[in-house]
Amino acid sequence: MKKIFSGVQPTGTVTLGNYIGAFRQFTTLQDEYECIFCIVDQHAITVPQDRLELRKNIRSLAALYLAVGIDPKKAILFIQSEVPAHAQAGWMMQCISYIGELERMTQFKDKSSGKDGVSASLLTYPPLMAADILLYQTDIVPVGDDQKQHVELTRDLAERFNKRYNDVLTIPDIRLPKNGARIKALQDPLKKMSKSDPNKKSTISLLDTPKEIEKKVKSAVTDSEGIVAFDVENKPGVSNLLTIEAALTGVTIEALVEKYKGVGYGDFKVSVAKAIIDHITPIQERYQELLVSDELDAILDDGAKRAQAAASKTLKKMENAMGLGRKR
Ligand code: ATP
Ligand code: LTN
Repeated sequence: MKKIFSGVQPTGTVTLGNYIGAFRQFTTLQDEYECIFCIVDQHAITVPQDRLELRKNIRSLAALYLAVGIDPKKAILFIQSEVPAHAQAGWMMQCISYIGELERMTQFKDKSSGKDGVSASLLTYPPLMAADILLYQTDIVPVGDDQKQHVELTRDLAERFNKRYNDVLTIPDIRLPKNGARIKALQDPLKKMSKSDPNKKSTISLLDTPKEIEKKVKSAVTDSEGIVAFDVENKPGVSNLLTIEAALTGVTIEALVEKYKGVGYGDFKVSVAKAIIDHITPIQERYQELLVSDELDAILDDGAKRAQAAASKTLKKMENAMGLGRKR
């Protein structure tokens, strides 16, 4: 069975972008592949985090993974910091990364530009991500479009490691969603919707109430043309809303454009908001149940144990290939 690995940072409430770009694919993949899903809390601390908030976000993210339909009998779900092999392999990956290639990562440029006191870990974020993926001999990494460059770097690092030391690492492929690989911010449809965006009007969280969703969609930036059409370049706001509705309902964008012929932006937005609410209400109900259950801890304990067992096999091979410690 081919292996899938993906990670999400516990940096805030999961957005509709995360859901459409990543989560939603996870649930269909677990039937066909051996899936490993990780809550990457060590990646989250590459930027300052409040400790209580971080703990809350980790738990909330775990419950959301399950609420959207991840089945712990099929997939492994675990927290990155509970499996030390990640930090260990991350260090090895840093040792074969070049500063120049890390500085070229657009996520690093975006998150560091104009900021004081940028942490070293923001630069070395991708080698840790490479370790996450490579430790499980992953074949496929399902992520949103924004992570493409990081997965490409992971492939380069794995090839470099294999060539320099020994052929121990599987070269992974990326898998992007067909629809909605990059959902845009509602207030600035040129930017991606991001859970750490300080402007909460820009993001729809998977835990927003129906009222909040309606309000946010109604205030989404569009254009002054008044015609619902799909044109990413000239009508990014309207196109983003169409992409969201298409992704959630499975109706094609062409069919949606047809449905909204002659409909004004006001009614269009009400209808998009309804599609979002209808889709996420059942997820929210499951989430609330899981959050207060003991089941969550048992699942995470078991996940960490299974992940460590799998990861330590590759870690040992990597250490032997590099000549670390004594031969084991
Ligand atoms: P942060 O704002 O803290 O950087 P984020 O919202 O970008 O967080 P991540 O935890 O980095 O979220 O990403 C989780 C997954 O969601 C990744 O696979 C990522 O590619 C995907 N993703 C994130 N934002 C979007 C988006 N706007 N559209 C589609 N997919 C997205
Ligand atoms: N960098 C990713 C999160 C992430 C990840 C991973 C995704 C960390 N490790 C391994 C896939 C595979 C992000 O910011 N979305």
